[in-house]
Amino acid sequence: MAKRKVNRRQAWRIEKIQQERAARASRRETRMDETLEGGELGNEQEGLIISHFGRQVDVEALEGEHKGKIIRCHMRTHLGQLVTGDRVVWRAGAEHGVVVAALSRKSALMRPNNHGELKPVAANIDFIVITVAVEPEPFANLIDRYLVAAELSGIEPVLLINKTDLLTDDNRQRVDRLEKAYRDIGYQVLHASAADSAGLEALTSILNNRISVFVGQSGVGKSSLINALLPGVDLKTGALSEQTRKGRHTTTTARLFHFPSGGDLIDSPGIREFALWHIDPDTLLDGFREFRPFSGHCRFRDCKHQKEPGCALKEAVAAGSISEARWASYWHILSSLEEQTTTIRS
Ligand SMILES: Nc1nc2c(ncn2[C@@H]2O[C@H](COP(=O)(O)OP(=O)(O)OP(=O)(O)O)[C@@H](O)[C@H]2O)c(=O)[nH]1
Ligand SMILES: [Mg+2]
Ligand SMILES: [Zn+2]
Repeated sequence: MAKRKVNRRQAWRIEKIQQERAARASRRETRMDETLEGGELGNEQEGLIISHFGRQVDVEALEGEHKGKIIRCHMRTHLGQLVTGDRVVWRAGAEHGVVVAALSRKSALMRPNNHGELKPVAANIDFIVITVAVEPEPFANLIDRYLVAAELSGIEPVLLINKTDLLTDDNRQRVDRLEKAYRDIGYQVLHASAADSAGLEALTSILNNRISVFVGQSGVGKSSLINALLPGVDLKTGALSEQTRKGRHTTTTARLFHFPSGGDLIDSPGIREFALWHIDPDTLLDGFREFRPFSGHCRFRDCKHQKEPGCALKEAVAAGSISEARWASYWHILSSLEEQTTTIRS
């Protein structure tokens, strides 16, 4: 009896504390909005998010007296997740500006964070430049994971093999094989080296007038390439670790730069791992572009593409229309998704 009373009382107290907390948070937000609007704010105008730092963003003014300048802005609450490349409406303040609205996106590259939540990395992108290097070697299935993300975001990917100055008789065959595998399925594969400037002209002509994001493992040379492509930009770069020969996560936040003749490049932080969000097997299958002509053509509508007779996909693998490596990659990624789901559930 007494025990129940205490419990009820406790429950009431907990609820009260939570209500007070919520009220405090909401008062804080209102106060912040009031403070932000209290001063003399300029007219509403359009801007472009260049970079994102926690609750603040750098916004480039796209019109008006500040046009071309980058202004640090606070964000009104409830604007959702704004990222580099997003178009916004903002108002200039005495010290900082305020982002008051988000404009709709043409596209967004989404990636799961370490908690499996899908987050935007950059918005309004035309091109995803999946950067791999002769060193550090790409980790297993990384390219395929990025390709799936690109295909499912509806953004055109291109594969860039970087640091070609490091090609030797020992590693050339491995790199050539990789290049052929992706060319065979219709992806564009480019080469570059910031060290000896090889391939930079071709890269510039492809990226010109587009909005591109450089993605990939840490240490593959994304920031170095942007420095080489855009004179005047001086991004921090970092040597690989002596022991592990891996990158050291030098870039910590995505940032957008303009090509002088039009188009933008976005540098992004290198990743440690790339978990794919919880997509079902059929959606994952769609992320493998060369599988699509065969999916839906299996004898059984609910074919799992494992032991079933008349499986169009397995027949395509046997006939060489789908490579063993990409087929294995599909299964590898699928099983890692299942593992992930189990760990999150347990
Ligand atoms: N040999 C050679 N080294 C390069 C080249 N490009 C970059 N590097 C070196 O590779 C290392 C990593 O370069 P970064 O540009 O910092 O790599 P990143 O991809 O931006 O790395 P994160 O910011 O950590 O994601 C640095 O020591 C660069 O000097 C290249 O073309 N050839
Ligand atoms: Mg970098
Ligand atoms: Zn099948």
